[in-house]
Amino acid sequence: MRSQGTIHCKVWEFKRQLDKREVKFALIDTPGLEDTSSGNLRVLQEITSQLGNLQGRVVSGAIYFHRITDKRMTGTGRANFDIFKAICGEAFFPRTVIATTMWNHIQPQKVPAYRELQKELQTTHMHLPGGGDAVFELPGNEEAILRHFVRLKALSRPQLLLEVEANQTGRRGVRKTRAGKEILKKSNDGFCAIL
Ligand SMILES: Nc1nc2c(ncn2[C@@H]2O[C@H](COP(=O)(O)OP(=O)(O)OP(=O)(O)O)[C@@H](O)[C@H]2O)c(=O)[nH]1
Ligand SMILES: [Mg+2]
Repeated sequence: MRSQGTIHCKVWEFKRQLDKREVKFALIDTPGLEDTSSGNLRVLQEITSQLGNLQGRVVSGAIYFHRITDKRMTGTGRANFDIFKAICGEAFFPRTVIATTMWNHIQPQKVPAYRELQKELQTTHMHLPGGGDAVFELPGNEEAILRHFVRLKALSRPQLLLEVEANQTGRRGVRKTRAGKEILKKSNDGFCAIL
């Protein structure tokens, strides 16, 4: 259980000059997924509540952060990625981005090996069918991520599955959402030791 870190969603609103155009962004920083089902249901509830506060705006993209220095995707990492996919829903996969962090912790001569590892993750545990291959290395590509989302604006506008479900089930119903079911499935699978 975490004693610090992001507990509530935080919205960062900012403007960026991109190709002589001022673009407005709102970034929602969510609490990280945890390794217990009860913790993850709380996180899901927090994200759902935040989605209810968007006042007519819709989510235009989602970013999954993975520390490249973790090397192997652990059971928890895989489970969390499954929850991320359930939050998004297949229709939203084209609007998802994977951001791998900690590249400034990698010794330059080891970068090619880590790129190979990243490719392997993309085709195995971090695969998003139909989601393209939007992987960005951080730090250094923050603006590229923003540009990527601006380019996506021209495409069709699928909604985040959790956003659709949140409107249908109300704030108390997170257990009934696809992500809620995914979290509860993990606890039945023995993924969770403490309930
Ligand atoms: N060197 C380096 N440090 C990073 C990078 N990304 C995050 N950090 C550091 O790692 C720590 C945790 O980063 P956060 O972005 O707060 O991670 P988080 O997953 O949101 O964590 P919580 O919100 O606390 O659950 C901070 O001290 C960051 O400065 C990175 O790409 N490189
Ligand atoms: Mg955080």
